[in-house]
Amino acid sequence: MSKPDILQVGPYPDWDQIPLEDAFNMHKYFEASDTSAFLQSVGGSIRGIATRGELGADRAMIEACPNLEVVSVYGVGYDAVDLEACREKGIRVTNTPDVLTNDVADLGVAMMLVQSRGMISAETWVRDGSWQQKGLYPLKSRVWGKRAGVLGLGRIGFEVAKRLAGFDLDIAYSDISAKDYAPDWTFIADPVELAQRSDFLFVTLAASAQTRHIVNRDVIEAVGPEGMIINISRASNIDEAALLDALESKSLGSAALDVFEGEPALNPRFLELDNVLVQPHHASGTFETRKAMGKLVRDNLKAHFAGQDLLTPVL
Ligand code: 8YV
Repeated sequence: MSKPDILQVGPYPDWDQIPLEDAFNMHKYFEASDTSAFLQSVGGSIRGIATRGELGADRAMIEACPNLEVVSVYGVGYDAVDLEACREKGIRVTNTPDVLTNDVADLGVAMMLVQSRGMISAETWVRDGSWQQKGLYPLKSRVWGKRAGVLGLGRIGFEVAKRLAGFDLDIAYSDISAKDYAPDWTFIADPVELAQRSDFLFVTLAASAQTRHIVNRDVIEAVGPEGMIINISRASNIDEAALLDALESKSLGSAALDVFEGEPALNPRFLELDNVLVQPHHASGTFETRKAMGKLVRDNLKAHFAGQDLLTPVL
């Protein structure tokens, strides 16, 4: 039986690429110098798209592949896939939930600790001789016992909150409704009210058109000059221009961000600030999790072409 043709939107490590190529004819979109000419030449043969969370598949790509049956996303976030276009054409979509939840939560909590305790500049303080020349490192803010807000108590938000409970943080959350699996944490529907009672505001919502800029100027101002915003979801959940203004004017204390508008290029204003911790969108970036994500991408494609149930369907 001939192997199904798959459009590959971004690169994968060898441990994923080799088994993908064993099972499928992979067409590497990301290596094409002229991507529209490439799509024109291979589009008709394509039955599946393998993409990454941040790259997705837009309508133009989907429509360039008239025989497309399935889009398999390497990532829990599928906001960059045009779901409407997929729905119209009966194209199935899968993602990689669960396998990355704990690593993403770990990184979010680590960012809070690193930023609060000034660990990046503390490292420099040791390495550049400041410790010997200037003496003791400046004092930083405590984490334990403070108040945390979790905006979006889904799988990742829940794991963040569980970890925060270990630091004796007083936890509240916002979501569409109160969750019966979170009886010990305070439900606050309104994001501004949540922000008002938060020293640390974690943004853990799945991004969509409805959540765009849910962290707006009012929410940011409500976190305030002593507070911190931690984003391990998608940049679109925060009004980035308002965030930059607030960080520059210090009306927001600090931020710890794994995601940026237009990443990997980021607004150069971020790089001028010493009250922001910037990370290169690597919350799921451990060997263990990325291998599990890659396997799920393949297993969903294999299940689809074998006529079996998809393991983790979105559509
Ligand atoms: C990945 C992600 O960094 O899961 C997501 O939605 O954004 C991340 O886990 C990304 O998809 C890997 O390319």
